Amino acid sequence: MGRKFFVGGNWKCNGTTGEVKKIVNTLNEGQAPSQDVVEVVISPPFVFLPLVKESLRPDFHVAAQNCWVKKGGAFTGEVSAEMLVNLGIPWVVLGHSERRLLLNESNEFVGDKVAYALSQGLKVIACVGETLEQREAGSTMDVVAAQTNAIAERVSNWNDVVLAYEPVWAIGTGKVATPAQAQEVHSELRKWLGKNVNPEVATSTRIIYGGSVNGANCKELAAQPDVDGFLVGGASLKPEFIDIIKSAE
Ligand code: G2H
Repeated sequence: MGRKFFVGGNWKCNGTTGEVKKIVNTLNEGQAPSQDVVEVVISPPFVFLPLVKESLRPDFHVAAQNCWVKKGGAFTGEVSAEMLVNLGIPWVVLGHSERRLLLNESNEFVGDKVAYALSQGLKVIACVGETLEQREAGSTMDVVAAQTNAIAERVSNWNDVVLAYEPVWAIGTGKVATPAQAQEVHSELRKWLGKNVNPEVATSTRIIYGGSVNGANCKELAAQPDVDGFLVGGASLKPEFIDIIKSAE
């Protein structure tokens, strides 16, 4: 079976109750391809998860933007994987570069989180990507491979993992990777999975692109053979998110 196109909307730390209701209404009224063609997952801040889950159209699903690395307990300010499961949240985004860089989440810590979330039954959107400095130093693939390796060392079942390649220099900057740049890394990453995990995982794992995706650039990116969808930040808060979903067709 082919890889189903995947579009994630990462709202990051944005929104009020009123704004959330408005975005959900826009999504609910939008014409989207069927679930056979595209999997759509919306990731609001924790506090809005129940509201979005209750009010969102049934063919779209929800994701948390993070969860704690192990079982809950005395970890002030954290939200555990068990809590997400208890609320019926199927997905979680882990290893986003904003957390890796601003909160010093290491490759190993992200790998542990991915493994624990999967063990609790969550599906994971695991993010990897290089900084501008690393790209200019020619170490893009080394960085992305090390980030992916920390996950691969801890995870044996990749069925519930989507890998998001998000070059840090393209995030929220309006400076999108060219389709060729995205395709090059996605293809290398797939080869890496084939060599270091197994060929079946390489063929079946969806590798999505994130970094300044919008309604205008999504079509060309989606046409790349190893781009299996998107993780969208800024544009997921706008009506053009529906156009991005439609790029699956
Ligand atoms: C990358 C992306 C969503 P944006 O972080 O994860 O954000 O589309 O705003 O660059």
